[in-house]
Amino acid sequence: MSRHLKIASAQLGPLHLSDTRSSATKRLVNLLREAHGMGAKFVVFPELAFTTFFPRYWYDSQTEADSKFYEASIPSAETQPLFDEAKKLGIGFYIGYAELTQEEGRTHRFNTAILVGPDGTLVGKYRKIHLPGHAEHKPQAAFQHLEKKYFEVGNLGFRVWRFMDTITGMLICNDRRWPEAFRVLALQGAEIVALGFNTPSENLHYPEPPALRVHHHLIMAQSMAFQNATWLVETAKCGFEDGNRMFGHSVIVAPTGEIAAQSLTEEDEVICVNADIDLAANLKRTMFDFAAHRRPEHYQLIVERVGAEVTPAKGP
Ligand code: CDV
Repeated sequence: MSRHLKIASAQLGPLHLSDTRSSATKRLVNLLREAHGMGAKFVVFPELAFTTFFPRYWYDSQTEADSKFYEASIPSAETQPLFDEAKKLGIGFYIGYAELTQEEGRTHRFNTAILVGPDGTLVGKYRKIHLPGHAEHKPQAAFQHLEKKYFEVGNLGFRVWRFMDTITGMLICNDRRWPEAFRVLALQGAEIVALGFNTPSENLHYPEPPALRVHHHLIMAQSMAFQNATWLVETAKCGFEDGNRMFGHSVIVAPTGEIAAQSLTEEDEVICVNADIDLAANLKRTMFDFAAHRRPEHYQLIVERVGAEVTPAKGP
């Protein structure tokens, strides 16, 4: 008999600068209860789910940013109700937050996600590796994307965990644009990849139709799920945050590359799928039997070279 897991993507509408952790947590608890009502056992919340998407703002004082946006402990008094409710309902979850931590005698800041088991135990932690944007202030720009200022590159690698009778990996937002990230998870047997995101509808760098940004989001999700024969759950925080729009389109994608569920709003919204975790078995046995067909001896450049260099072949 094939394994099934009811998975929900719990999309958050906007969180403004004036919103508190407590009000965000209340909304997350409501989404959790709604997901529970739909029968969900695993809920995926967004990236940086307790605050507005603050990398859009420049702060001269890092101390001020630390106090406004980062979690020095998770759960904290304000976020604890989410952890309590999930444990009470027996739901496992993924959630993203800004992590402030002291390690090896100094302060670190990471864009982090955790996997929490249905019994409330911390199963896994991932620190975002692909940080988009810039570190310097761009006062002329309509908004900032300061992830390179506010976070260090994650230092925990791409990992998977045995989780609720599946093998589950975590990624965060911009990671979804990099096939390498998915492949490293797939090579460890990932059956579910959970990912939260915040994606501005407007491109900071050049004018791009917002519809095209959604198009890229969807084609990436479908191809990454199919090419790695995994379920993929991508959850947005979206809508107008203090006037700055981010798109929704949270999706649950099957290993066949088909979108099994997709959100329709840019508000708080839950979508849920009874996922057949073994749906990829045929794919993994044939087309994407990695052991039979991959040719890593020809993939060396992928790990040796970072940026593209023009190196034409000599001869035919
Ligand atoms: N939070 C993100 O990583 N957002 C990026 C934006 C800046 C393009 C993304 O890849 O969606």
